[in-house]
Amino acid sequence: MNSVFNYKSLRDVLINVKMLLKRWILISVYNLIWIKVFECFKHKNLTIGGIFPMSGSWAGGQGCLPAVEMALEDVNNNSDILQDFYLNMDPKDSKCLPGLGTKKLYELLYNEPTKIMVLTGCSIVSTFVAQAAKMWNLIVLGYGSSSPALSHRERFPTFFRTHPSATLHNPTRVKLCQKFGWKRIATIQETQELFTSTVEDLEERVKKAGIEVSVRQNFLTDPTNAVRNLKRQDARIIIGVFYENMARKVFCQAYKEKLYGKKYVWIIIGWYPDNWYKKKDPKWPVNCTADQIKEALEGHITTEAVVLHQENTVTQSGMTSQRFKERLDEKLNVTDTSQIVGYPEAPLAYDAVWALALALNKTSMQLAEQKKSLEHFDYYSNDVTREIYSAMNNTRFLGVSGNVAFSSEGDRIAWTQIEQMINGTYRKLGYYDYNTDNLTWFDAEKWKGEKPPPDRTEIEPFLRVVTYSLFVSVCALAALGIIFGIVCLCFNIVNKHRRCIAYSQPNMNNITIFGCMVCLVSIFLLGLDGQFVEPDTFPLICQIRCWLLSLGFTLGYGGMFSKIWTVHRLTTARKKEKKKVNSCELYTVLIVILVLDVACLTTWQIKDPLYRTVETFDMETQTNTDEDIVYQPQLEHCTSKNMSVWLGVIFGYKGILLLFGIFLAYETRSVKLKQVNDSRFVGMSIYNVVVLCVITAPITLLINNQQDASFAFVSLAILLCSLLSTGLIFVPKMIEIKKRPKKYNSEIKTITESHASREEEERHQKLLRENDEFKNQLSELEDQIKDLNCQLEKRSQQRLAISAEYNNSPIFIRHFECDDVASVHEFRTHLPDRYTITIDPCSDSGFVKNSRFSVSDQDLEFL
Ligand code: ABU
Repeated sequence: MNSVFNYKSLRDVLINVKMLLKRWILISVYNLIWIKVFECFKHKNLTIGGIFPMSGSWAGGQGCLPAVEMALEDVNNNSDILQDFYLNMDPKDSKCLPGLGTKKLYELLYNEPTKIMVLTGCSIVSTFVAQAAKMWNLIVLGYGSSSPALSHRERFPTFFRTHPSATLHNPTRVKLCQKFGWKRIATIQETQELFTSTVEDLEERVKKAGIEVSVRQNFLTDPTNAVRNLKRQDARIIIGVFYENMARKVFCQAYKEKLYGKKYVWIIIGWYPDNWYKKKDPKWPVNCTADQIKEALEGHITTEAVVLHQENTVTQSGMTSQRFKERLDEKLNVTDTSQIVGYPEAPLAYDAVWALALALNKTSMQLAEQKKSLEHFDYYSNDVTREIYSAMNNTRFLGVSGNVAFSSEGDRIAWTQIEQMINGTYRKLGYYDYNTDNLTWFDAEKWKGEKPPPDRTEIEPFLRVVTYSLFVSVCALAALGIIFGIVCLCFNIVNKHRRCIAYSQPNMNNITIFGCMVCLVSIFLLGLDGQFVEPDTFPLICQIRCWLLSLGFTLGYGGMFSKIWTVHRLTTARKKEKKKVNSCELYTVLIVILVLDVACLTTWQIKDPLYRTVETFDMETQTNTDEDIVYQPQLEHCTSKNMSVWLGVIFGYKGILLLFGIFLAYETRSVKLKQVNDSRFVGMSIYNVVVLCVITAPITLLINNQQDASFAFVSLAILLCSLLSTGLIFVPKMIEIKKRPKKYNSEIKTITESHASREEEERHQKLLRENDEFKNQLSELEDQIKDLNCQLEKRSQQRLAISAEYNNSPIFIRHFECDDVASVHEFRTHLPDRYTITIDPCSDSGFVKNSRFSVSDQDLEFL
């Protein structure tokens, strides 16, 4: 069975070969006859130069030379074109090397016959050839030159091309970015004018489309660093423009750098032959296997100009584009034409010959009118060149590559075809017509991640908020603080008739408690962040927080400050001034502070209201690499334009109040005023508030960006300030009242008196002892004086008696008893200064030498 089948297949093949052979012989004979016939008519030769890159970066000559040969045959066979001329070509291989290409041009120029035109391919050769050819008045026609630079008329005045400019791909690339929502691309290019000018044009176009080129890399022959940089700079959508030999190197490096897969999209040139990555080029070896390059290439997209006429219409050459393809395939005689470099550009090469033939034909007719011929062309006069140039400019025909016409810049507009490599083979995704902005899409694209990859690592912002449990715990403490405040407030009101409350300025204490409670309420608002409130509401929360905390502080601290201020004023008042607590004065101090506060806050709110800002932090390490997401922490802040100025003003005057408060508290530390009996505790509360504020304010500024620490720290400071102040003022009163329930008369000493310091007591005892001692000394000295006076009196009596006896005068001697104090003459004496003592109530010891003995002027109002 198997052998029968084999036999049949062999027979079929033989029959086919026989038929093909017959057909080939017939065509050859037919061609030969016609060539001979036309040679009789076409007796004059016209030679063109042909520079073909048969190897190198773009070995397009492999596909284009056969097409050119085919076109020459067809033109020569056509009796309507160049009737008198037989078109010859002198082909040269440039290997796509500019130096060699220029050498080949000179060979063409300096060897007979004169070349009337030159065909060229490979942009890097074409730029040199076209620049030099103008010096020989030679028209150059590019069939495989895509460099946008070649559109510069001043630089290349005699250059035309059937190949569209590489800029044609750029609108397609932009369209693809728009289709897939890519707003950020990277480019990598081989350092050649062709690619540099393409990328420059691309940059202009993407900018207009609102797409950012984040990274631009180029390389001469080694793309290692360029690819590394792409990776380093997180390029995702990479547009690569380079020749095929460099493409293998780029993708080998991309494989090594892992710059491929579902996170990346490469968009490259589509005119490489299909299995280009498998090719081994000994001149440009790569360090990767074909499979590795293929792996890196999977999913990449290509764009290429559609250069085969799509409709089944007969073209200028008398055949359809399809027929052209068949003929070319026959001529190439290979099974897989997709392997042939230049195969896609073959229609352009074929049309290039037709374009020049038509232009020469037209020129020939023009010259005939001037009694001239194409044969008169030489490199040294531009008469014929001008005619050819003008004819080329006006050439228009339907070629196998589509409509052929040359614009003033020599560019052709064509459709572009978009393909994607899926499972190692190119699959058509669609076409794009830039003229009509029409994208025909087949929805055949495939992505490893099921959707087009994003153009960058997706950054997901997340708001850093106060930990819920911390917020709840701190709020619970604040709530307890508020309850305690309410208890103190009730206690103060209920026991207002009790002496220890009545003599403690209870209304001021109520204001202090109220202020503390307001501060405690602000704790709830401090923790209200993005997890509870919308961004729109946040500024309102900021304002309320600010008002509550500032007014709460002013009321709480202000109440204590007013009391300590009054105590200090009374203790420093002169003797004559009335030393009585004036509640009006107490309230005035508080109201002044309050008015200052409200004025500041109102101005702040009106002039420069608080608003919400978001501080962004460094991205957090990617945890889920599959999702390609990094998280960016953000923190909400309340701020205003001149925040520092406002904070400076508010902290400034509050700071002064704190310092002044601490000074007053220190000055009145040992003063006990009957009508402000808790002044010492108020002083202690002020110390406590000052210390906490001094610690909290700078630390809060330092830990401002750590929401939990900042919230906990500020809240605990507010809690401590409020609870300690309330506790210090009220707990002793509560204890006192609990100890002595309802015993009004026994409340001689206030609770604060009972807590008089031991130091004071000791000083008092010491003074009493010293007083007794001095009294004793005084009485002893007085006794001595009396005794001495008595003896003196006695002696003077005796002296009088003696002198009377001597003068015989009568004497009266009074009997004098020294112990009889009553009989002593009036006698005055002063104690020496060193024995003068006094008691000074303002002195810590109460003993001052050399001062007059005086009684303390402490008023009844004082203890
Ligand atoms: N399509 C091939 C173009 C080659 C070149 O411009 O050099």
